[in-house]
Amino acid sequence: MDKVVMQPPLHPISGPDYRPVVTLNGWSLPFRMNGDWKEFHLVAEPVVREFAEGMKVNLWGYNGQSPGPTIEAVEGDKVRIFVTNKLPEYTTVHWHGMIIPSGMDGVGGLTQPHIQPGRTFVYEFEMKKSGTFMYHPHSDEMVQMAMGMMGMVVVHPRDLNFRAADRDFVFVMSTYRVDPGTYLPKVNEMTDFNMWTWNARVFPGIDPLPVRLGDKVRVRIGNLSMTNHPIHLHGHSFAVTCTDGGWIPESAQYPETTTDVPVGAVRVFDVLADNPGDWAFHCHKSHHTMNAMGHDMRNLIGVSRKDLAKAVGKLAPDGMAMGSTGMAMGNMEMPAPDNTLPMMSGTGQFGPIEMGGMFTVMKIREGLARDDYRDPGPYQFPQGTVAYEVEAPDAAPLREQGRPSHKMKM
Ligand SMILES: [Cu+2]
Repeated sequence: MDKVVMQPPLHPISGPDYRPVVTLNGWSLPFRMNGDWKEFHLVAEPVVREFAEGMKVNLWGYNGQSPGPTIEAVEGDKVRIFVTNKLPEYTTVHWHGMIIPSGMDGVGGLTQPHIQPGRTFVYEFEMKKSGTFMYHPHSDEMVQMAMGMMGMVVVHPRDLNFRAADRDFVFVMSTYRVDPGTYLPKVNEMTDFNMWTWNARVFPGIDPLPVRLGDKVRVRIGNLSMTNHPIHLHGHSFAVTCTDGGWIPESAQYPETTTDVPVGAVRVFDVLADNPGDWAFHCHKSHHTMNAMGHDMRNLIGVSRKDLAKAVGKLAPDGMAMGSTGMAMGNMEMPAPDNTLPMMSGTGQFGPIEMGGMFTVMKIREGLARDDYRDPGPYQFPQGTVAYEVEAPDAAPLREQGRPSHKMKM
C-alpha cells in the first residue's frame, strides 16, 4: 500500500462473514483461505510515511506502511501469519492481548528465535475470542517501536448480531521525536516527543470520521506510544465497551465524554451519532494537539511588546518578539526548516483551527450511504444555530462581591 487515505472496508469474499472495520489513513490486510486456514503475509520493512502534507518521515513498518495494515479475522478462525523480515536487523511479532499458545507469543529469545533479515517465520493459532488487539515486535523493541512497527488486530464475533455497529473505525496511537528539518525519529528518546500521531498521521493529515446521523459508531483505539492519551469526543457521551482484555458487560459500562487510553492498552467506545454537525475528536492533552515547532518558547503573555522588541532588537536586529498576547498563529507566517510542519494549522469554514497532532473531526450527516467514507465537507449549520457577535454596551460586569471591574486596580 502506498496511499495515506482511509481505504474502503474490506468485505470478506471467503471464510465466515463479518462487518469489516475501516482504518484511519490505513487499510486491512487481504487474506486467502487455504483449506480451513486463513493465511496472511506481513512483510517487515523500511517505509516512508507522510505525517501530513509537507512532512515525510523514514520509518520501519509492514507491507509498505507504518503502522502496518489491520488484520481482521473471525472468532474461531484458524490463522496462519507469514512474517518476512526485510529489515536490516532481526525482528519478531508479538500478538498483544490475544490468547494463544506460548510458543506463538513472539517474544524473541524467550518463546522463539529472532527472525533474521531475509528470513520468513510462520505463526499459527486459533482466534479464541473476539475483540480488539495489537501487534508489534518483541525484538530490539525500543528501536523498532520508536521506528513505527505496530498495527491492530480485530477479531469479529462469529454471531453477526453480537454488539453490532454500523460504522467501525480503528487506529493506533504512536509518538515520535523528529527534530525540525530532519527525516528520522530519534529512537532513544524516552519522554520528550514532538509528533503525536494517530496511525502515523497528524492534523490536518488525519482522516475525518464521516458518520451517518443515527448510526451506532464504534471507535477502537490502541496505544503503543510511551504515554497515556485522554481521548475526547464533542457533542455526545459514549461508553467504553471493549478493551484488549475483552468485551465489557453492559452492566459495567458508564457514560463518559473522555476516556483515558493507557500505554500498551486498547479502549473501544460505542457512541450513538444522534447529534448532527462537525464534532472535534482529539486527545485532551493540549500539547498533544500540536506539531514539532516551538516547544522551547518562553511564555510572554502580559509582557509589553514595545519594551521586549527594543530589548530583542539590541541583541538580534532581525529578531521577532512574539507571544505577548498569546500564541494564536492564524495570521502569522513563520519560515520553517524543510520537512517541518507548522506547530498548529488547519482551516475550517470560519477561520484557522490551530491544531496539530492528535486531532480530527467526526462529521455527522443525514443520509450518508452505508459504505461511503468520503469527506462530506464542512457542516451546513441550520440558520440561527451558530454562536454570533453582538454590539454590546460598555458594561462593567461584576467580578466579585459588588466590585465593578472598572474600579479594579492591577
Ligand atoms: Cu495525547
